[in-house]
Order: sequence, then structure tokens, then C-alpha cells
Amino acid sequence: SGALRLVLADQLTHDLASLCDINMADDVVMLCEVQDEVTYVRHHKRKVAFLFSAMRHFAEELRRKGITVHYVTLDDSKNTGSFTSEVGRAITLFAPDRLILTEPGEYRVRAAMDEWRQVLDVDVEIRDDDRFLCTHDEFSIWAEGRKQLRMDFFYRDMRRRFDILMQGDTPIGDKWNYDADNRESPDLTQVVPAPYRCPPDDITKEVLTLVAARCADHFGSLEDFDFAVTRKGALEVLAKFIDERLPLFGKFQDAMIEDEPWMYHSHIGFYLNAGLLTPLEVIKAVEQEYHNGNAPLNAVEGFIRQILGWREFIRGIYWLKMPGYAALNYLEASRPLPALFWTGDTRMNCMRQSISQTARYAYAHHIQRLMVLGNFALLTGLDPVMVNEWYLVVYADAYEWVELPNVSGMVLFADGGYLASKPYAAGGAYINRMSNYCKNCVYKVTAKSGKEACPFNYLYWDFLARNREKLGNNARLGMMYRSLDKMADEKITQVKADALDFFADLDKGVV
Ligand code: FAD
Ligand code: DLZ
Ligand code: SF4
Repeated sequence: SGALRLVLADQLTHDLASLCDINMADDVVMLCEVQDEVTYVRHHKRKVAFLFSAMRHFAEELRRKGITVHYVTLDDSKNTGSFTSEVGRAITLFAPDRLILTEPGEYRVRAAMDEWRQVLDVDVEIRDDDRFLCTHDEFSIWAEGRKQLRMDFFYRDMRRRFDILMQGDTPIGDKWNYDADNRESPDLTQVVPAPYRCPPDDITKEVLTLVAARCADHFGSLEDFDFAVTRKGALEVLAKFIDERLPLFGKFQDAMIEDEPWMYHSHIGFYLNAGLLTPLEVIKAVEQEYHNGNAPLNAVEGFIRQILGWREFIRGIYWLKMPGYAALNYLEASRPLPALFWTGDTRMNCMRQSISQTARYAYAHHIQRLMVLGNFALLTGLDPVMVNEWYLVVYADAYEWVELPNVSGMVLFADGGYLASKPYAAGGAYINRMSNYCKNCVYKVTAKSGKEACPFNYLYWDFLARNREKLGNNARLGMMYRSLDKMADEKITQVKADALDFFADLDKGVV
């Protein structure tokens, strides 16, 4: 008999470590849709539909290559509902001589796999996931002895190692980072190109029916499902991004426009994280656009930094710091997640826009996640466990390895500054500068206090005052604390009273 090779929903890559040496005559590849994974957090309907359809298409592609595939659908009457029990069942069915795996993206799944070595009556071989560009060992060597980790230094090393946008030993253009050029306010006269759309084929239609029935009470919408579900489709998304959006990606990277969820972003996170695209091919394709003169350096460098820098850095931290990282709560935040995160029922226009788009598309771009939703969660002191669960549920590109460090490290400062040098806290002026949301908001972004004022304005100072003991010594917040110290007593009393009123309204669900 041959090997049983398990492929998870986020491992849909034809040359995956556990598939590359397949013996077509004897081996079986297994994929399974299991209830435990659908509900350990109750994922957005669109996310489940995307993954199941992509898994089914991938299985078809393997079959077309002549590979034997054991595919278990969620509604298969024999489906036992978990990875462990389904792998056990496949072992009885096929009596393989070994089980070959690629290490999973999540610690939770890795822990289960490590147990399989004991409980399964077969040899278990877990291979490194070589789709990532920095191995766990390389990252821990880089991190060793550093009290705080800074993405910028990691990114420079990665640029050198992979020779991306380099001129010998120096970066092209002589600067490593062009973020200073990447903070323009939105230009409302520019028409944002229409996003890629892939109408459902028969496989996707069947999945949509299944998900509508089985996940009826999950968050989010399946309406007009149009994700790519194959590698071919994902390559089209990438090509469309490169042609139509990349040149302006840098300039408008942080900009937000009402009713415009897609902006100049790439929308490839879903596909990268599920394995339909690989990071290095994306980076090379985008670098080439610079060399061809089709896109400016600030756009190309800014985009490459997200994938070669941030994505690898975030993953490195996850594996270095788990399982402890998930429990960190440096600021001792404990407010339960308000219902408005699920309903979008709020008068704060920036929050309503970001949440309703998230419900509709299982997508929001980085600045909505960080500076609107994240900023709200940080300033109001929401419980990190609940905030993490929300982000893991609602985005179709979310897996714990990438969601957790972004939320606990970047947004909530729950790791005390290991990942980010300061909390990304901001008042309404930032959102007003980067968006047109405030024009249609009942709150006044220019008002600093009182019922009509933009809540971010006083929540910002209240946050700093409340967390002085934990943040007062942070060098990067020095200027803000000096401003707070200079604030008249009445003004501070007003800030605190406004914040208390806001929290009372938040509890009542009327902000
Ligand atoms: P683009 O803006 O076009 O960027 C290109 C690619 O760069 C992304 O597809 C992604 O692969 C990578 N990238 C960019 N920023 C980051 C980052 N901070 N960390 C890791 N990769 C990055 N990204 C996820 O893939 N999954 C998540 O669950 C996730 N959760 C997030 C939660 C919060 C609170 C924040 C602030 C960010 C989160 N991100 C997450 C990072 C980022 O917001 C998304 O990768 C991005 O919005 C996806 O859209 P896009 O493909 O259009 O990205
Ligand atoms: C997120 C998810 C969902 C909803 N369903 C499945 C599934 O049915 N089968 C599967 O193989 N993987 C699923 N996943 C992804 C896993 O929960 C997990 O996040 C990744 O495999 C990373 O370890
Ligand atoms: Fe958001 Fe404040 Fe602007 Fe309203 S005024 S959209 S709450 S930043």
C-alpha cells in the first residue's frame, strides 16, 4: 500500500511539500470538509463557501492529473466531523503505510497532528511548509536576543536574501521604505477600477446551497458570491490588480472612500493564504512591473513590503510565541465585544461602513481593519479574546497565524510592544484625513467634547489617561503624554465624563 496525504483547506498548492513526491499508483490524497473546523469559531458564510469550493476544485484538478482523491463533503453521511476522526477513518479505509502532512497554519491543528503520532496506527511524517519564505528556525535565529522585534530590520534582511528591488547591496532608489509617499488622502475624482468577479460555476453553486443550509446562523452574506476558487482564477485576480491598481496602490494605500471597499488593494490575501497563489511568484511579478516601467517604486516597494516583510514577520512571531501569545492582555482590557460588531448598527459612519462591508464581502482593507475597527477596539478596551475571535470569523483571509499577531500585537498592544513600537491609537482627525466617512456622519469630527463630538476624539485622550501606568513611559507616545499633562483639569474631567457617557450608551447599544 501507499501513503495517505492529507491536504487542508489552506494548502491548495499543487507542489505542496506533502504532494511533491506523490506516487500516483499507490498513494491517496485526502481532503475533508469537517464540522469542527466550520464551527470552532463560526466562520463567515462566504469564507466557508470560498474554502469548500476551492477545495472541491483543487480535488478535481488532482483527479484530472490521475491522482486518487478521497474527498469527504460536509454532508456525507459517513463524515465524522473532525480532522482526527476523519484521518482515522481514512486509515481504516485505505490501510496506508504512512501518513504524510504539511505542517498546518495553526497551532491548534499542529497540536492535534502531533498527537496523531501517538494515537494513529501508522507512521506520521510532518513536512515543513516551504511556501513561506522564512523558516521557523531562520526566524528564531533572527529574533534571538532582541527584546522587541521590528519589521523594518527583518524586511531589509529578506530583501537582501531574496535579492528583491536591490542594486548590489543597496536598495533600489537608496531607501528601503517609501511609506512617506503612501499616505495620500482619497482622490474622489478618480474612478476606482471595478473588482474582479467570478460568477459561480456548478461546483460553487452546490457549495453555496450547502453553506446556506448548514451555516444559516453564521455571520455574513453569500449574496453575489464572486471569489475566484481556482489557481487560474486567482492568477487572473493578480493580473487584474497589476494592470489596473498597482500603480496607485502606494499613493492610496491608507485611503478610504464611502461605499468603496476595494480601493487600490490587491484582494489576493484569500488566495495567498489558501495556497492558490504563492508569495514569491506574487513578489516577482510585482517587482517586474517596476523594472518594466509600469508602476512607480513607492507602489511596488510598498506592496512587496506587505508580503515579503509583514506577512512573513507576522507568521514568525506567531510560531515563536504560541501558545502563550493568544492569552496576552498587557492593557488588561476586559470590555465585552459590543453587538454592533455583528450588526453594524451604529451611527458612527466609519464603523458602519467597515462592518457592513465586512458582512457583505468577508473583506475590509488594512486601514479599515487597523485604524477604524481596530482603533475602536483599542480605545474602548475590548477583551482581546473576543476581538480575536471576531477577526478570525469575519475575514475570508483569516487564519490564526496571521490574524492573531495583527490583532493582539498590532491593534490591541496586548503583547506590550513586542510586535509594534506603540499602539496605533488615533482620534477622528486621522479618519477624516484618510476618508470621506465623516461628511456623512451624525457625529462631528471637529467637535472635541459633548454628545455630538466624534467619539474617537475624547476616547483617544481617555485611553491615554486610563493606561498611563502601562504606556506613560513609551518613548513614541511622549509627545502625546506631554500634551495630556498640559491639558487643563476641566478639560480632562470633560474627556472622562464624555467617555463614561459613551460607554453607558455603548452598553445600551445606542452609539
Ligand atoms: P493588500 O493591501 O493588497 O496587501 C497585499 C498582501 O500583503 C495581503 O494580501 C497580505 O497577504 C499581505 N499583508 C498586508 N498586510 C499584512 C499584515 N499586516 N499581515 C500579514 N500580511 C499582510 N491579513 C490576513 O491575511 N489575514 C488576516 O486574518 C488578517 N487580519 C488582520 C487583522 C487586523 C486587525 C489587521 C490590522 C490586519 C490584518 N491582516 C490580515 C492584514 C491585512 O489587513 C490583510 O492582509 C489585507 O487587508 C488583505 O487584503 P488585500 O489582499 O487586498 O491586501
Ligand atoms: C477555516 C476552515 C474551515 C471553515 N473548514 C475547513 C475544512 O472543512 N477542512 C479543512 O481542511 N480546513 C478547514 N478550514 C481551515 C482550518 O480550520 C485551519 O484553519 C487551517 O487548516 C490551518 O491550520
Ligand atoms: Fe467616524 Fe468620527 Fe468620522 Fe463619524 S466623525 S465617521 S465616528 S471618525
